[in-house]
Amino acid sequence: MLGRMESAQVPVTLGEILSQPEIWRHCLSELDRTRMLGGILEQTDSRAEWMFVGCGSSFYLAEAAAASWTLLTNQPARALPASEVLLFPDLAVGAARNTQVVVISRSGQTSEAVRAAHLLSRHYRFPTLGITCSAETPLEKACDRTVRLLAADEKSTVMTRSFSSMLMALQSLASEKSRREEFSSALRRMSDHFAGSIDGLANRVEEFVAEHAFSDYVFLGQGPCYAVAREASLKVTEMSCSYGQAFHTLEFRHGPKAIVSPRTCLAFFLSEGGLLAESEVLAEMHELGGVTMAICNHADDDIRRTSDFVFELGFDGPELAALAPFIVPAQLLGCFTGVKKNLNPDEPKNLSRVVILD
Ligand code: F1P
Repeated sequence: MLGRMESAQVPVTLGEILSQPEIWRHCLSELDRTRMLGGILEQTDSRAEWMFVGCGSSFYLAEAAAASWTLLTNQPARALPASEVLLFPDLAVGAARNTQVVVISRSGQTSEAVRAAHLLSRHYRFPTLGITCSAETPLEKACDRTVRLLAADEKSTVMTRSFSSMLMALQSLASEKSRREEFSSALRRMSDHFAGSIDGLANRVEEFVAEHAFSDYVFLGQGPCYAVAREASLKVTEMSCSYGQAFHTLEFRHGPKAIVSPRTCLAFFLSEGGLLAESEVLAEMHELGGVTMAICNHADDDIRRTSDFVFELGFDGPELAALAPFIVPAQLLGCFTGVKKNLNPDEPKNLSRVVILD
């Protein structure tokens, strides 16, 4: 399977990470076959702004979906943790009126997500769309309609393929709304493209982890990549009990860079739109002695010269189609680091698969 692990040692979570290209293709084909997205759009066409809501990984997924939505449809969209909707509804809802709500929850059982769906639907009378990887859930009962991606569910506590698959489903909805059929076909092409390189990527991340010992982790991204940086930080923390932080890339100069040392791992999720400015930060942190990872679609000589690890997706398609695969190197980093620290990524310390409140 992979260089250093015996098959009996391979965490279930690692198998789920490696299954992503195949699961993406299955979910995209199912959405196409059922024509589900078209039906949803018929019911949501009048809505002028979109609100994406979730918890934990599903909140960072909401952030990635909101950024994708605006860039693909030109409609305003925002992301909120469900707790903000519940605790500060006037702040969360504000003057919103013509809003479509999307509540994201892999389990469909997370108390805060279900309660937020009820509040936004019943009290504020907003149309609500749920998206989940489970069947017959409280979330589905709370929402007007629900997209189920059952094949993307995991046995693992941490979210990996459920995160990327639900993101791609919401990107597909946005591309169908903006009649950008080429984007949906680009997601399929990207899945096929990535299927050929994910195992090699896993071996390289495993080697990178074996060759380094880090005391802290930093994840940096701008635009839609910022949400991926936030999810990446959570993955490394959940699976390896390591300290991770996420920042907008250029924000890192404004104080947090004080922590940079040879025991700091800095992962840069490089966008195309901000590449020049982001690459300058990469070069500066490499100069400061940090260990740098560049996660990008196309790497140039400067990126290669200032990076200790380069993941180049090399996909010939729209930038947003690279958002889901960008999270995979961080999922692998968290999993292999957890194994190296003699932890079990399948049973993360202190965590439960679903947070249910009384
Ligand atoms: C949300 C979540 C996960 C986290 C952990 C606890 O779950 O916070 O993001 O990794 O599993 O639950 P869900 O609402 O998406 O099921």
